[in-house]
Amino acid sequence: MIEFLGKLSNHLGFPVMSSSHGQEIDYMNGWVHWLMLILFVGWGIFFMYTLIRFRSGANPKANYKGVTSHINQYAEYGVILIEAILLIGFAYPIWAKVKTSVPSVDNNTIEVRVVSQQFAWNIHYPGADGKFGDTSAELVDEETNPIGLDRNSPNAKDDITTINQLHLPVNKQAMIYLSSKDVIHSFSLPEMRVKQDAIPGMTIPVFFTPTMTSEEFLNVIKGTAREGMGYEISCAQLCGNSHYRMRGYMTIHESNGYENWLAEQAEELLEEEGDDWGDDDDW
Ligand SMILES: [Cu+2]
Repeated sequence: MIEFLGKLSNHLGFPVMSSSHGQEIDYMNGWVHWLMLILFVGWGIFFMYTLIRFRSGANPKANYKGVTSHINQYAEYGVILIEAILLIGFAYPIWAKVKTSVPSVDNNTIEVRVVSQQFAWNIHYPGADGKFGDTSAELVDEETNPIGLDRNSPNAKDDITTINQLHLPVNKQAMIYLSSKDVIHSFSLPEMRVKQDAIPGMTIPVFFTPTMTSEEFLNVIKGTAREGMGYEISCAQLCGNSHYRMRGYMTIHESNGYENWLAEQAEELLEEEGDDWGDDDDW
């Protein structure tokens, strides 16, 4: 029954749901909508009743005594009770499960740093060694090194960085360490049911497991207004005059597709490194 009520969320026009925890969040949304529907209808009926019951035709003289029954009071208590059940019985436990018990990181976890800034998402992968290189504010160069990665630090050699391109494998837990270079942004992946503020000075873990590849997603949205547009990262916090174009792209791969992408990036990195010695033409 409870699950059935939650399924109202299937009819609320939400984005396609593509993560392992998303169903529970959608159900919660369904339950809240039922409560709001009941309140809307209930108070609507009550409003109509008062309009008729206390119409001027039947009450030519004002009655200063008013209503003496306690039904309204009981109705109010009932609403408080249902809201308390929703909050304490459902919302808190789901939130605790989804959000506060940070899972441990193992070999199967994909760790990524996401550094937000006006108006882009900098994505930082640890590379083959699985360890992030050091970063420093002094090394930040908006053109060539927006996150200030220190390529000379021990673990930085193989680190991969992208701008606005987040790639993840399907069915593996992603652990994103979210931070901000300037103001508060909000890292929003609507299909993953993920939304987390990025706060300067803090590194916040964001974790989810994608359950649908980009290819499958593009198939699912065929024939809808979204057709042809893959997963996106949007900024959900008004963060400046170009907030509207702070948009990133997320690609969810099959696991070998992800490995291929990583290998490609590593290769490009090697080529770039080679460039430091000058082009062949220089010789
Ligand atoms: Cu932003």
